[in-house]
Amino acid sequence: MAVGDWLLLDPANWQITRILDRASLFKRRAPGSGRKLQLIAANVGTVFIVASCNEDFNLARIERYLILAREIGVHPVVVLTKQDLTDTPGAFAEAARGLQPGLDVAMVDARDPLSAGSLARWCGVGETVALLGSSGVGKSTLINTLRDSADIATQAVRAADGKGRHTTTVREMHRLALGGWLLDTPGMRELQLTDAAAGLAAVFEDIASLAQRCRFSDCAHESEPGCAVRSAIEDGTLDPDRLARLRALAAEDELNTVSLEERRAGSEPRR
Ligand SMILES: Nc1nc2c(ncn2[C@@H]2O[C@H](COP(=O)(O)OP(=O)(O)OP(=O)(O)O)[C@@H](O)[C@H]2O)c(=O)[nH]1
Ligand SMILES: [Mg+2]
Ligand SMILES: [Zn+2]
Repeated sequence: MAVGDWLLLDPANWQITRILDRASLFKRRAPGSGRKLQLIAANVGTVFIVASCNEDFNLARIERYLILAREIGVHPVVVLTKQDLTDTPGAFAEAARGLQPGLDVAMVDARDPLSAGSLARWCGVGETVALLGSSGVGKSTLINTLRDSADIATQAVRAADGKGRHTTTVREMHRLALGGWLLDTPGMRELQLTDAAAGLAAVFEDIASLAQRCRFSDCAHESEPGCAVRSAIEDGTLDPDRLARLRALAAEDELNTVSLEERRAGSEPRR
């Protein structure tokens, strides 16, 4: 079972008689040597990909969550917290919006109910929202604000680098006055991509369609003639950092997918 599962119970003895079919399922590779798949959350409809407008802001990390959301088929919303701590909130929002056309990006001060109110439309009756994001970005703060309570522990980030202290250590579901459910997850340092080819293609759709115009179908976009990806970089329409991030994420996906297949085949994982 995963957090978010719906169960049928027998009222006579409260035994579980059935786990209902899941509309969506988040899972991850467990940290450590066994590296089994762990179920993280079921039946999530929307994910808030939470990142803060400070030195901890990292596009590759947001992209990784986006790939997961696309892979699983849940609606992603990038929520940028700590807008009150920056002089240039617009620059953070623009960087996030540049990750995918049409991406929903919200800017909030997670401590301020008025500001967090901009997230209400995703939190109504029947909605289950999961919060993803590294430690200290303000996930628990946001939930407290949306619930109008201070029940959930939060903790100041380290002054030196703005990183959090892994305050939330268990996954919990919280009921909102608006009717929906919010799922708080511990900061997932070990979050990795596995079998995520479809998610990668969805998030990097622009590069995938450029690559179709390369002269060679197996073009590596390095020194081949007639490379449409490199010419887009040269004429300034494609950010070279974006191609670099795609390469790193695709390499990670490939490594994990290969070791997953090896494990399925009964051999030792390659790491
Ligand atoms: N100024 C400001 N501070 C914020 C905001 N959001 C969160 N904080 C502060 O950031 C610190 C960390 O917030 P938490 O809510 O504990 O972060 P978290 O994402 O739940 O972290 P983990 O549980 O460790 O994963 C707390 O001191 C919050 O008060 C914001 O929008 N503005
Ligand atoms: Mg927390
Ligand atoms: Zn090419």
